[in-house]
Amino acid sequence: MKKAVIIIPTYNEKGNIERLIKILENEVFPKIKNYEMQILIADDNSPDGTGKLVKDLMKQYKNLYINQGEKQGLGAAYIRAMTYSIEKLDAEVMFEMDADFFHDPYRIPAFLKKIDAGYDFVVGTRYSEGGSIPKNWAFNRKFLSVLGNFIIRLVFTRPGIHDWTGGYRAIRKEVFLKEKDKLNVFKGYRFQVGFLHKAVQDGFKIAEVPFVAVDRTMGRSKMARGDTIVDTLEYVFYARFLELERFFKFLIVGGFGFIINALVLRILVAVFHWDPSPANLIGAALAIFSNYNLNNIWTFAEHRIRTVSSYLYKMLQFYATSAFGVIVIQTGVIFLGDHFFGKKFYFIYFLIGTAFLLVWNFIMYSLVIWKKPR
Ligand SMILES: Nc1nc2c(ncn2[C@@H]2O[C@H](COP(=O)(O)OP(=O)(O)OP(=O)(O)O)[C@@H](O)[C@H]2O)c(=O)[nH]1
Ligand SMILES: [Mg+2]
Repeated sequence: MKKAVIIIPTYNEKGNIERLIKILENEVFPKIKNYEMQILIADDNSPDGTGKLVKDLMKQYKNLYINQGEKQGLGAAYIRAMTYSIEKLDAEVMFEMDADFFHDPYRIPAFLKKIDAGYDFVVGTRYSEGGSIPKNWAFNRKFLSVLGNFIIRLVFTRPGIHDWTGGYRAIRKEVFLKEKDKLNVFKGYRFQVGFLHKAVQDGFKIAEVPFVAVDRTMGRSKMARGDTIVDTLEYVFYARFLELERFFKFLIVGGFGFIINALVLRILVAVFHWDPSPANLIGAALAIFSNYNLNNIWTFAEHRIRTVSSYLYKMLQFYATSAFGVIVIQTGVIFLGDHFFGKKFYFIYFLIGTAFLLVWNFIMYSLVIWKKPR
């Protein structure tokens, strides 16, 4: 049977951990038939004796484990514990879950259903239908939490993912193994946001499970609050900039191609007395050649085409993509505009057609010509 591990990071959670373990073992796990469920406590040598308490409980529950280490923050504890889960506990699926009952343990089966439906990364959400943040939070905490997640959704333009900062998740081991090396740099909430964002970038399938969050009644909060929201947004804006950086480079390369096209046209017509149509064909062909090479060595440098055969093959694809874009998409929009609204606004059709052309080209370059190897 497939194995799932509920990873619970703890730092001084003596007041919560026993009750949570008992609820998981006695009330939640019996309802799960198709996974062998295990619990791993990721304890950072809590001075309050959380570790000792867990070790006592391990005598009673054979599927309960502990992984202890130095306190280096939540992200480090998760990385350590996830590595342990895969290597020592043979985990296929790993949960992130707080010890303080913020995360309703009875929702675990709903996460596993999503995993069984083929999703790779299941995000517990407080901000969509059926979920909520604690009712008793002070207004400004509610406000910051809702606003922060809203801004992240907006900046990443991923409206379908509502809760980026939460820590209630089910993750397939493949996702962790793929992203592991990129996670070390993330501290605090950055870990949650960054992990999810990397998974999204790499095309893993994301699902959501709403849950009602409940404030802790026992023990103390460890998260430093004030600066983390600013810190998190800093990551989000910078990561988004890096994603868009490629699009900016693509625009610059295209602009350069446009200049080549225009110059060649002018020179051939003015100096060599060519007809404008063949002159433009030569200009466009040279522009496309320049675009192909500059995109290859700059815009998509990470996925640079290196062998001669694929260089030639991809160049053919690139010419075909460009020709289709100009002839069918850009010219097609101009044709339709002219047909339905008349010649008067032809330049507007040209601009709209060009916008479509850019989107077409960028998508084809990213997803076909310089697609990421998976
Ligand atoms: N191992 C480990 N666990 C941590 C660390 N910091 C926090 N935790 C655990 O991570 C979970 C979330 O921490 P909380 O202190 O509840 O943070 P929070 O939910 O933002 O704050 P509250 O509003 O007080 O609940 C809890 O189970 C903590 O015990 C850490 O540095 N190491
Ligand atoms: Mg908490």
